[in-house]
Amino acid sequence: MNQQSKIRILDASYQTSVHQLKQLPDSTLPEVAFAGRSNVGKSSLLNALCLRRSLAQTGKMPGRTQSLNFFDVTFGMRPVPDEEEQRTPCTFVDLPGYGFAKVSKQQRDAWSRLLEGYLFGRDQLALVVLLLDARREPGEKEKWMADVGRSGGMLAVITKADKLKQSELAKRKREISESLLIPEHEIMLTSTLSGKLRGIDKLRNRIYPFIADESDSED
Ligand SMILES: Nc1nc2c(ncn2[C@@H]2O[C@H](COP(=O)(O)OP(=O)(O)OP(=O)(O)O)[C@@H](O)[C@H]2O)c(=O)[nH]1
Ligand SMILES: [Mg+2]
Repeated sequence: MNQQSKIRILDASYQTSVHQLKQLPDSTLPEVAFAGRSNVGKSSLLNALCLRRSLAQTGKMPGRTQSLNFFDVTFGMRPVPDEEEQRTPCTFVDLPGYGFAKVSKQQRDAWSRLLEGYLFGRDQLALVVLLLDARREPGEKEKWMADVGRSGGMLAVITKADKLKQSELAKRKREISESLLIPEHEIMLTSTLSGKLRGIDKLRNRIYPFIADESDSED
């Protein structure tokens, strides 16, 4: 067993929903935010990482998630077999999806303010996981998100990989790499579809160093 496979999630529970910046929780734990277009699969991925079926609500009418939803998550890592497992708490944040057309401009502006206020103003934001639908070419919003993410920690993740053939996925990866200026080998492929799960353990392992380093630096 390699080092990576010893990383798992021990606990995950809903903490709070935030509709206005002034409601942001007063916590110093490192935060991992899941960002991406409405319906890209943010809530599904968060649930799959935590091995919980319905921690974050999925598949409702797209665009319904209008709040930032916070989840308490505890990672476990056993550095050496038979030694005690190290517990590292952090917070997962399910961000409201962007790009959903069927809402008023006023509502869209309010979401943008909330999203930007959080992304640019949150000191404890350790990592942005940027989700990209396997079936869509990345657009201006994705470029913007990639630029925001680049200024801190970012992981780029293709979702719904089960929808495309391997050759199509390879092409999409190349496109994303060129358009968002992210090295191809850093872009992960995931699927949360039951029976076709893909890339979830790897993503969990890639997230861990971001939250573990943050906790260390606070000691
Ligand atoms: N085939 C397939 N469908 C998926 C996958 N992940 C999510 N879905 C479906 O895509 C739809 C949207 O998933 P959500 O996780 O709710 O997406 P979201 O990004 O949280 O959406 P918003 O909260 O509206 O921004 C649901 O019907 C999911 O079942 C996947 O890996 N494969
Ligand atoms: Mg959602």
